[in-house]
Amino acid sequence: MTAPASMFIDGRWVPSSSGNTRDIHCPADGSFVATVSEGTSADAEAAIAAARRAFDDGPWRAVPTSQRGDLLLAVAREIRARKAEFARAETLDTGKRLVESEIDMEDIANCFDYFGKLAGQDAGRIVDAGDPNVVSRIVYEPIGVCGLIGPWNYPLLQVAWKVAPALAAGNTFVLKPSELSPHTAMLLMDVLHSLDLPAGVGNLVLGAGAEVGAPLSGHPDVDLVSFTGGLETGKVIAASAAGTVKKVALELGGKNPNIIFADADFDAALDNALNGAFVHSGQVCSAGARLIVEESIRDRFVDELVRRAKKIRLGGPFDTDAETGPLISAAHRDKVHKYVQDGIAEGAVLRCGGAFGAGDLESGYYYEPTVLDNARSGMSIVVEEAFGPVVTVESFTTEDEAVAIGNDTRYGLAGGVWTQDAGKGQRVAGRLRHGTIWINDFHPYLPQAEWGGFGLSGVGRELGPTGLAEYQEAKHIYQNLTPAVTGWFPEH
Ligand code: TXE
Repeated sequence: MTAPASMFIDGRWVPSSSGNTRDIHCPADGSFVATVSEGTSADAEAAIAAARRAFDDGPWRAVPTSQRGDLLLAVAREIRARKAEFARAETLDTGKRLVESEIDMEDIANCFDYFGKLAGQDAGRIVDAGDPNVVSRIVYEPIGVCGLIGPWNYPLLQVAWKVAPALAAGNTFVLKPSELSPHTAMLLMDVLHSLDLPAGVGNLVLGAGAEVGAPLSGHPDVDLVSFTGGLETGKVIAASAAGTVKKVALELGGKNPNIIFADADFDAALDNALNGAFVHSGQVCSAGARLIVEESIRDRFVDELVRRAKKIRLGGPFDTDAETGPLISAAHRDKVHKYVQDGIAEGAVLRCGGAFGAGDLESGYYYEPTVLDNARSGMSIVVEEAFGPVVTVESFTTEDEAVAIGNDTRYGLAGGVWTQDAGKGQRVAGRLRHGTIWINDFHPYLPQAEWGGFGLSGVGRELGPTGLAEYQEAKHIYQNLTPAVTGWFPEH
């Protein structure tokens, strides 16, 4: 059998230089999806060289921003036109419900739309130099070659947040999606190719992080690395990038508080607590994994949460009765289970879940929605990101205590506050040290609003104007209209 040509380097689909391949299986039932190329570090280096040439010598960075914007708008149109194909590919790789993948594709198209429109508005800035004979202006230029490394939970969405601004700013890129979920990145490259993106501007490499991902952070010809994934990998990437002082953007997940005050709309808070913790089986960087409930409503709230969590229907991507799907892999499911067991050993009380999916679900990597009550600061399940359908419950009696518990994490990605007291909502939002705060909601994000974290949740911001600025260098051009002798070093 000839090796599949699933990588896109310098304008062509190519196989791995080693001829190695990887089989992708659907986490919902272990069924075979497809065989793709398993790249090598040499493939990554070839992709970096192509991106370097395309940046240094090619026409791309001189293309007017409005034209680059038009390309991104066309990408959005293509993704919408091919939504069924994209969503199915995402679902087979991740096991997530088809309906969720369809929502993701719409979000992805919206992201390309946003950066497409933003690109055309980028005209730089005039600065008042305080001298009528000086013209001083700031222009925003592309950084150069961008290494873009993505995770498996929202494979194309997380990649879109990087590819769209990178192209809008005029960069070239080498993309490495998670080895577990390569297919929608391949479809995106197909779209870019069909829209005549110049050769070398966009490159795709596939394979294991340590092999094909590592050169993207360590190579001197890469100018920026943007990574979404786990904390430990993020630290490795940051350390490796330091060697060549490249710009680094990291989104490393969170341990996100969801604070419920007694005066909250009970039903809305409960419904959103379930959604916050269990949507996509908790494999969401902003999952509301720490429920922090005011003592006076705690018992009622947690009893209802447990009753509802037990009813959540697990199932495969095409099961229209299913409400959430499997975890990404057996290894990840085992890791989540270990966190739950450690939590129980440390004194948390298991109220529901804590077990693998049974019966028909045994061929996939399902984990039951799990509520761990009586959680306390310092427990590993409260400190570390489990990234599964597990929510811990803590309680408080005062506003100060709620804020202190909400900030009792070294992460800082997102958090929720539930109260019908508008002033209290704003006060608490202002004091929480997290990159996004929802008041009386959980999970929505906007392409025009910055996304990213404080503390261990990462460095930099995606989306919004800052998400474009991450991919730009600001250059100051200062022009003296009346050149004159300064006399600083006079002629003696
Ligand atoms: O992620 P990794 P894993 C968290 C979540 C999860 C944990 C580990 O808590 O349990 O991370 O998940 C590539 N150089 N999140 O192990 O390793 C890898 O190939 C360059 C949070 O799956 O971080 C993949 O493409 N790249 C999160 C990507 O990094 C390397 C989403 C992510 O994999 C590399 C996912 C290396 N040395 C997991 N090693 C979020 N922030 O949303 C690996 N990779």
